Amino acid sequence: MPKSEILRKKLEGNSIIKVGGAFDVMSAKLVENSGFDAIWSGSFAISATHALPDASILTMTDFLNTSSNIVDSCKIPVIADCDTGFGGPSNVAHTVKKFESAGVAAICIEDKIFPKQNSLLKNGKHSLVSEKEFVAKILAAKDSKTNKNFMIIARTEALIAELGINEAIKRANAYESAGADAILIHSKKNTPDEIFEFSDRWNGNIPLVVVPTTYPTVELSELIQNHIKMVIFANQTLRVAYSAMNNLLKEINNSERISDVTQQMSSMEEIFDLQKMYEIKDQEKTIEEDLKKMGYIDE
Ligand code: SPV
Ligand code: MG
Repeated sequence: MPKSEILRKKLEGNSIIKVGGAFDVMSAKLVENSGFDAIWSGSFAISATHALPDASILTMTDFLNTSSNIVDSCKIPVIADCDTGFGGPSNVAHTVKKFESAGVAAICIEDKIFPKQNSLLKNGKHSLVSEKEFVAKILAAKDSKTNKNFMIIARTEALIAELGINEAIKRANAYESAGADAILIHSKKNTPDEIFEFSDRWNGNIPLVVVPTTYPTVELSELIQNHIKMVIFANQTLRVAYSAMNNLLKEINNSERISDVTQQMSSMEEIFDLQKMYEIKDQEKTIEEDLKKMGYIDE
C-alpha cells in the first residue's frame, strides 16, 4: 500500500498517530524501528544539522533532499515540514509536485510570513500572512497534487503570534474550507491549556495535530480525550543526538583511552545492521557463485 494511503487510513482510524522527528536517514530509521506511525522531517532539526538557523535559510531543495533520502530507506510514511511553502502559491504548487513525486505522504505548511523564524524562538518574528493569502496557498497545493491520498496539513501559528483562540479558530475553519486535510495547531505555552481550549471550541471535521515540545508533561491520554489525532515529537531525536555526542567528545578529549566511553556507544554490529552491511556480503557470495558457473573462477 502506498505510504500516503497508509497515513490516510491511520488518520481515519481510532488511535492517536505518533510521529517521531528525524533529521537524516539514520534518525528516521531509528524512529521507524522504534514503532512510530510516521516520520516528521522537520525544518528545525534539519537546519540544525547544517548549524544554520531555522529561519527559511535552507532552500526547498535542501529539505526535499533530506525527505527524499528518508523516503527511500523507510517503510513508514514521511510528513515533510515545508515551512511557509517557500514563497507564494506558485512556490507551494511546485513544492507539492516535488514532495509528492519524491514519495512523501504529507506536507505541512504554516501561515507565517516568509522568511519565517522558529515558533519557539523567544522574541522571534512571528507575523502571519492574511487568511486570504494562506487560503490561496492551500488552494494552490490542492490543485497541484495528483495523488488523492497525498495530504496537506495546514498549520496555524495564530497562538504563536498571540492573536488569540478566536483568530486560531477562524483560520482553522477557513483552511478546512479551502481543502486542508488536517490542522496543526501550535502553541509555545508550557501547559496544553490553550490547545485544549482550541480543540474544545473547534467544530471542524478534519483531524487536529499538535507538537507538545513546550508542554512536555501532557499525557497521551489527555491528548486523546481532547480529540487530538496526531502528536509530533518534533525535535527530541536531534536534541539527544546533540547532547550524547557533545558529552562523549568532552570525555574522549579528557581521557587517556577510548575504552572509557565504550559503554556509551552503540556497537559496530548495530551500525552494520543499520547500513545493511551483511547484504553486501551476501551479494558478493551470489556474484562469486555466478562467476564460477560462468567459468571465470575455478571451482
Ligand atoms: C519543526 O520541528 O521544525 C517545527 C516544530 O516546525 S517547531 O520547532 O516547534 O516550530
Ligand atoms: Mg519547522
